[in-house]
This record gives sequence, structure tokens and C-alpha cells, in this order.
Amino acid sequence: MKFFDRVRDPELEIPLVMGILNVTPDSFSDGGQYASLDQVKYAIEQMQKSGVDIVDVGGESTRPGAAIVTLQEELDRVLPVVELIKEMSDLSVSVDTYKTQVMREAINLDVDLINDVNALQAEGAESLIAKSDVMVCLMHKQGEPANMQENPSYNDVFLEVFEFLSERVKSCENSGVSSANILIDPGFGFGKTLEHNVKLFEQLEQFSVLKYPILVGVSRKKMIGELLGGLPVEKRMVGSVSAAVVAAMKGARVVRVHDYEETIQALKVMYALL
Ligand code: 7PJ
Repeated sequence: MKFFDRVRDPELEIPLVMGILNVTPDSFSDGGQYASLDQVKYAIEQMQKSGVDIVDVGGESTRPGAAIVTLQEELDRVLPVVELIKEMSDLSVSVDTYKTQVMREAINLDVDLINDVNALQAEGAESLIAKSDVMVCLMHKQGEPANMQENPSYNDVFLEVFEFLSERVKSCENSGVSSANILIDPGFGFGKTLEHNVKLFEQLEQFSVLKYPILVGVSRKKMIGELLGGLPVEKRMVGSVSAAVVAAMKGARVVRVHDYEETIQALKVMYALL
């Protein structure tokens, strides 16, 4: 079954696992790890072996303060990797981008999902997705990656994120995006303090009233380190896996993770014992 059917399958037992494949030299937590083609190939093989459902290919880091890359650079990083995944495996493919031009080229390569941290607010993005019948993940963020962690502020973080996502979904549907193609994501760590992230996590189930599959991405993020007394990124695996399990119990349909093998084990045990 394709990603499209599985993500909305009422019989789905554990969330689908989205394995992160960053092809940037400055990503959040695995900076430079996938620099060479051999390393990318190895990662794809491991994902396939582990039972990952969809690979999220990202060519521009959105971590706080990261450098912006040019369109051509991003295309050169992302497109060959998308082609490689399709050649080597039957994994579904997602492309993490907010640029309409990158979306267009990715769609031409028949990717399954566009994962947009900017929720299709770029010029032409909504109509492109509407025309192409690809799935899309709409994520909330406050501010822009360059400054979003400087002073995040909300009156009610859940309500504001909820209203933003409701508004974006409506706008996309008005542009002709099929409701069956939409996923939503509260955007942990994107213009949010630890307190904001924890509140959103507590209220995660409540996003289910919107009726769109929920994607959660907290893997190796600063919030995990903060919950553990300031652990550095290389020590956040157990915390990240734990958070993925909690997200699953609170209704997430997709979890976006670096440690896919460990996350899949934990989700299987969770399901068996619940
Ligand atoms: C997310 C993402 C997330 C979605 C990143 C990182 C930062 N896409 N892309 N949700 N985070 N949908 O992986 O730490 O939370 S990049």
C-alpha cells in the first residue's frame, strides 16, 4: 500500500515512520553526516531494512540561525538523492522544502509528499500542489529560522497553532488542494520555547478534531535536551524515541525521526503492550 493510503488507514496500528535524510552540511543534529553519495546510499539501505515508511529529503537546514541556500544549490542536493532513493528502494519519498521551484522539480520526479515548514505560503505553492495531486504536510512556525528562537511569544500556544493550521488548510482547499492530501504538524521547536513545546505536546490529541493526519517531529531537538538537563544532541536518542512513543499514543500518524531503527522497535513494543 502506498503512503497515501496507509497514512489514512483506520487499521494503522503504529504511526508511519519518516526517516530524516539531510543532505545539508549544517543540519540540526547530523551536520555533514550524509556528505558523500556512499553515505547516502548506506542510509537508504538501512532505512529500507529497518522498515521506514517514507524518507524525508532536505537540502536546506531550517535549524535556528542556519544559512539560507540558493535555489540551485538546493536542487543540486535534493534531486539526485530523490532519484537514487527511487532507483534503490521502494520507499516513499518526501521533500522538505518551502521553495515552489524545488517542489515543482520534486513533483516531476513523482515524490509522495511535500513537507513544507512554511505551510505553502510561498508564491504559487498552493496552486502547484493543487494541480499535481501530491500530498503535503502543513507545519506551523512563528517567525523565520534565522530569528524564530529569539523571543517566541503566544497568548495561548495551542489555540494560535490550531487557528493557524485551520486557516492554512482552508486556504489550500480553496485553492483546490484535496483534503485527502493534507497532513498537519504543530512544528515543535519552530518559534517555541520549551514551555510552548510541552503545552503543545500535552494538547496534541486535540488537533485530531481537524481530521487530518498529524505529523510530529521532535527528534533530537533542543526541547529533548532541555527536558534532560541540557543533554547535547548526540545524547538525545532515548529521549527522542520516548517522545515518539508518546506522540503515537496521542494520535500522531507519522513521526519524523533520525533514529528510525530504535523508534520502530519502541513503537512495536508500545503497540504490543497497550
Ligand atoms: C520538522 C520538519 C518538523 C516537519 C524539520 C529538525 C529541524 N518538518 N523539518 N516537522 N523539523 N514537518 O529536524 O530538527 O518538526 S528540520
